[in-house]
Parts: sequence; structure tokens; C-alpha cells
Amino acid sequence: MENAGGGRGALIVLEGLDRSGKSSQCARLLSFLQGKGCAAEGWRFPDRETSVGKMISAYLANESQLDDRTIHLLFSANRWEKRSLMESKLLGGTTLVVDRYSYSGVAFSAAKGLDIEWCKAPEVGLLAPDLVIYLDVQPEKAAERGGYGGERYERVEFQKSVAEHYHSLRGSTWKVVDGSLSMETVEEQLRELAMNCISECQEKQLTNLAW
Ligand code: NYM
Ligand code: MG
Repeated sequence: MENAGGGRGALIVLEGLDRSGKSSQCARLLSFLQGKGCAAEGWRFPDRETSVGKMISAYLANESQLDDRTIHLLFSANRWEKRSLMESKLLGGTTLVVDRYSYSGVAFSAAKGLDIEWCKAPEVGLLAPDLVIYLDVQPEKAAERGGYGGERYERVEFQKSVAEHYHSLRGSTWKVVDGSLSMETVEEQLRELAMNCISECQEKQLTNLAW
């Protein structure tokens, strides 16, 4: 398909509140792309497999306590430890479908009251996504979905604040998709956005996140 000619892969990020449907849609999009013969991988942040990721996971499960700035920097470090692999995959022609990225880092920490510029600073220099798809779901609706409430941050009032911060981060690479539509409708919209992004990014340089 589009990257068969040896062009670079696209960095496609899905963002949204907890239980907005990101993980399911990432999986669906990934199998669609792979089915089309596109070299694509699914990634997620936090990557709980690394040693930094294990610290993050323990914090989210309330098994450890960490200062707000400390956990913010760990989330960021968890992206930095993957940056060079990410770059080589993309330059090698693999498209990455990523479940959460720097925007989660900034929106969740800023919702705790940390200064937003301070939150952005450690993200500068990470790779800039070609496309950010924001799955827009009302916090109250997300809370009704299964599996909610088990981890830190999964409270409606907090998620409302996260949503406001996400809103302030929207930029030119963002596409907002109504996450309350049926799985199939959302999936269809994501397919189209992703396909366009993959073909358009061939002519674009990979750049760094600058905000
Ligand atoms: N989260 C995720 C952050 O607070 N900062 C970050 O940088 C990232 C990537 O972790 N509530 C939060 C958002 C989620 C939680 O993510 C775990 P997931 O997608 O549920 O595994
Ligand atoms: Mg979660």
C-alpha cells in the first residue's frame, strides 16, 4: 500500500479520557492497516513493560505514592526511553498506532494543578505525531463503561478537568471524533483519517514536538 515504495511510516496517536474507547479502536485500526498490507505496529503509553513503566503501573494501582512532579517526569521518561526505537521504526517505513502520548502526559498532570508550561517542557524534542485523533466522550458516559474506577485518576470530576486541558492542547494535527457513536462508525472514521495521514506523510519530514 502507500508505504510500499519505501517512504516513512506515520506516527498516529489516539488520545482521550479513560474509557473513551482508545484501546479497542487502536486494535481495530491496527488490524485493518495490517490487513491492507501496511507495515504497522501498535504501541501504548505508559509502556508498563520497562522498569520505569513498572514504577508508573504501581503508582496508578495505588501501590506506591509519588510526588506529582516526579510521576509526571516518569511518564515523560517512559516516552523518552522509546524515542530512538520509535524513530527507527518510522524511518524504516513502519506506521505506529499509539494509544496515548505526550498530550495525556500534559492533560492529566495539568488537571492536578501543575503549571501547564512546566508539564510541556520535558516533552519537547520527542517525535511529533502526524495525526492525533481525539476520541471525544462525555466524562459521565465514559464512567458508565465497564472497568472504570480501578485506577488512580478514574473519577468523573477529575476527568472533566482532564477534558478541559485536552481541549486547550488541540492543534493543527488534531482530529476530533465523536467517541459516543457506534464502534463501527468510529472505526470507519479512523480508517479514513489514518489512510489519508499515511499517504500524506510521505512528503513530510519527521519533526520534533515543539507545542
Ligand atoms: N497517563 C498516561 C498520565 O497521567 N500521563 C501520561 O503521560 C500517560 C501516557 O495514565 N489514566 C494516565 C492516563 C491514564 C493512565 O493509561 C493509564 P492507560 O491508557 O489506562 O493504560
Ligand atoms: Mg486506563
